Amino acid sequence: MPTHSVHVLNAWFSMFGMRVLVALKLKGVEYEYYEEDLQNKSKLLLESNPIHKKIPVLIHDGKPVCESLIIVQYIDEAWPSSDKPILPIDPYKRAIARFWADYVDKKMYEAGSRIIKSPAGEEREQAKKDFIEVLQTLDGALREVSDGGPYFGGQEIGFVDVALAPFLCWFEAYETLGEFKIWDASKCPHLHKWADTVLDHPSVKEAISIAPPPKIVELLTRN
Ligand SMILES: N[C@@H](CCC(=O)N[C@@H](CS)C(=O)NCC(=O)O)C(=O)O
Ligand SMILES: *[C@@H]1O[C@H](CO)[C@@H](O)[C@H](O)[C@H]1NC(C)=O
Repeated sequence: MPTHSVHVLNAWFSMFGMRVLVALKLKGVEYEYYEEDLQNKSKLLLESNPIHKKIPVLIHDGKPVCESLIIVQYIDEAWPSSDKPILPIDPYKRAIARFWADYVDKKMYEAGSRIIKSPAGEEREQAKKDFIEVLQTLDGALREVSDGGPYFGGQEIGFVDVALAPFLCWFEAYETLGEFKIWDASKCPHLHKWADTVLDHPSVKEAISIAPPPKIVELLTRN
């Protein structure tokens, strides 16, 4: 592998992988993209992430970094000269940003997965309720941490925005499989406005263009 190289092992539909692509685009870092077949993982993936064997993996100068939120923080630290920090400078604000990104992983991913996997019935209704509650909590968090700006990061896009935005690609799938309308059910005007804004951010737009929502619906509903 050439030196000073940046490789991303990913699967196009992964909200975790998209975080890495958004962060690289924010920093203006060029990368080589490898699409993995998760049914038939490459030797490079198994060697780079022997513990979890999951995408995304960032390989920087031949050295792998795993786990999407850790990768995004690594990118922020490895390309610090950029005038666009992803994490806030202030230690307390950094901790709060990490808290909410972690909340997205623990709560939103989990509730979303239950919507997709549960058969129609009580279990799925509970999953939808939980998902809506997560959105409402994030709506409150946005008002608290955004300092009046359009992003969780304030005037500029930041860590929580990068962590959360890729999930928007999955909303259509949650709605289709859960048979509900997320924004109608949640009534989260701030978060809804945030979603429109963040989807219009050039780095986000470019990075997530690999996962058009209807394509994710198709992936989940075929056969
Ligand atoms: N916590 C991990 C989650 C990554 C993850 O779940 N990746 C999935 C695809 S979305 C994967 O590679 N699954 C393959 C497998 O489990 O075999 C992260 O944030 O990077
Ligand atoms: C698995 O991937 C390897 C290359 O990494 C390829 O040669 C092989 O044909 C693939 N097998 C299947 C069943 O897709």
